Amino acid sequence: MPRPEVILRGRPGERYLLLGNEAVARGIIEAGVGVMTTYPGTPSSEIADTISAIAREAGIYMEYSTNEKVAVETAAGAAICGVRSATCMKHVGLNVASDALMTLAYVGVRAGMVIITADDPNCWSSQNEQDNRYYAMLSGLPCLEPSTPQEAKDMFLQAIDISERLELPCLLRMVTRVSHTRGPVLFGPREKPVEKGHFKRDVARFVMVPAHARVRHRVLLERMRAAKEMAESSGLNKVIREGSEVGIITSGVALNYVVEAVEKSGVDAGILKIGFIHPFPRRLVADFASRYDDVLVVEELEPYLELNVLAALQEAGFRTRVHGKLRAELIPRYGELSTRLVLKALCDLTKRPLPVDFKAVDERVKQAEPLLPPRPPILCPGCPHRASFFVIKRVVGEKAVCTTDIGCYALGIQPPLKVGDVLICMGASVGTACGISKALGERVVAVVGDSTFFHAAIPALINAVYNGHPITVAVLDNLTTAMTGGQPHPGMGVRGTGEPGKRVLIEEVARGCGVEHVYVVDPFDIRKATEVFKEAVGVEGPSVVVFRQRCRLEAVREARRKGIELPKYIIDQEACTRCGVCVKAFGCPALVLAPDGSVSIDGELCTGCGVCAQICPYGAIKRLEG
Ligand SMILES: Cc1ncc(C[n+]2csc(CCOP(=O)(O)OP(=O)(O)O)c2C)c(N)n1
Repeated sequence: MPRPEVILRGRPGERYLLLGNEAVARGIIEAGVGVMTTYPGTPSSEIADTISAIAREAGIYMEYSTNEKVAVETAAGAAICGVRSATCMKHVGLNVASDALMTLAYVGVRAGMVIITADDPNCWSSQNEQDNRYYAMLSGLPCLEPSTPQEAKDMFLQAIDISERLELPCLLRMVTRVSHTRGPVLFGPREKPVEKGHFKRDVARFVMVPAHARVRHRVLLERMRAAKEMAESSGLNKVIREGSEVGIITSGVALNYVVEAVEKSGVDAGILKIGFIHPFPRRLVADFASRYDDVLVVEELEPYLELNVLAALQEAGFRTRVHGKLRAELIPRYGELSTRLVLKALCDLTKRPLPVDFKAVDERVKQAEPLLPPRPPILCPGCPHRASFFVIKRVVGEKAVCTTDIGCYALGIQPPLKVGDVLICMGASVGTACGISKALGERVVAVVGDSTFFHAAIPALINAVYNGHPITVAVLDNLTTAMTGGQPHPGMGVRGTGEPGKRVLIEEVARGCGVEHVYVVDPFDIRKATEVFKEAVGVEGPSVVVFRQRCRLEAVREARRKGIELPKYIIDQEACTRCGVCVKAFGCPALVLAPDGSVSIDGELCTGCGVCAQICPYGAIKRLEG
């Protein structure tokens, strides 16, 4: 059975090998969630992508919302009406949703609502590695943290239960190594989703004007007290191992490293795993820690547990020494942990020699490294973004500052294109372009993707119009959210479950925002696109150029499905002068430069976009007929 099928049809008592994210999807099915929302983002995407494939059959309403704030609000609306809901996003998505989150904690929900945040220690696919456990502290919401795929499913169900008992949304904090690890998952029974909700008016609870908010803040504090009592007695917090030498307090993915490191080190360590991480079970922790002179706190990123352990011990009046990130820096405050790092911390603390010769391991890795082919992150062969960047570069050269944004097109910073001078977060290309153009007194080009345009660029575009910033926004519209796996967005006219939806055109939005100079071009038509872009950067005030051409991966996939042959190109070596423009200025990976300076086309890689044939000054790149 394909995976989404397994998740839908697997029966109670059966066990399947699933990704952590797929396990959460099964939790969503078992819990009878009726509404699921998301905005995609690694490492969370497979949760909603899995649900999108089975939603209709499972009786779930699933949507890709325009951004995470809308996703949280939509899920909250459903849960307020008594329909269980779930929403998932990557860690930075919760920043976007945080305005809603903070006050949603005051109004709460009537049916269970779980907000899944997938954090990304080590920035595997993110612009930062923030620790979203602090969002639980900031908002006051309960938060659970699984260590394995099985726990990810089970904790989703527990989160729904906690959410209903407290009438508050519950956070489920995942990290890359739990989301993307496969493990056996035992299935449980399924509940049927509620088909229709009911809105019971309660203005004092749901309308957060100041007079109501003051009261609701106190209600939240009471619920946090109740949540703390739940955490104190929760089976999610448990002593995994008894030991006499040192105590270890840990949670989430770090537990896996701890168990291995304890085994390898031979240290007789007690291990307390915290699964219900907010509110923090201080009494339980103090009780565990009081049995030891020394406690090591093992967690990734911020010292969230450590600070809480210190507070718990201080409150209880115990003098146990706490080790982790704050004082001795035994555990780093950045990046991912590993068995090696935890083993080192444990051995340093207990003054033992390391039981593994890591120097020899490092040596072996060093020897193997040159054998690996280099794999720099690059735009795919035939990617329309490459053609758009070629045009932008041709028009503005090195002169103009080009702010960029998050998506495949962030790879435009790589040589030879080298477009992208500032990148902060989704939508920031347009906002930062406003400020840079003001500070420099000159036109700035902002590069943004189509999904990102809808997600976060529109208010900044209106700002540019309203305040008259001379910026040109290049919207690289490849008709998908490519970076995260090709999810739909409003510009495509297709919804999350494959049904048709109303298509929202970027050019119409731009005009509606008041932009007077709006153009749509095909980046594969280099001459025309150059002409148009030249005009767009020459106007007064803001302009928008939509470079529209389908993501090549999707176009090629469709052509293969339909049995359509892609055009083939070759380089006529007689006509080629070896000027190198195709590799030096365009740099498609299908163009292969030989040591003697000759260039050829790798037929395996070429997707037949034909752009290189247009940019060759000598007409040496030719389409093979027939
Ligand atoms: C707030 C936030 N949500 C989600 C993401 C994950 N993410 C990175 S790029 C991207 C969208 C890319 O789509 P698009 O703008 O269409 O560009 P493409 O990759 O298709 O070129 C997403 C969703 C993120 N980085 N930040």
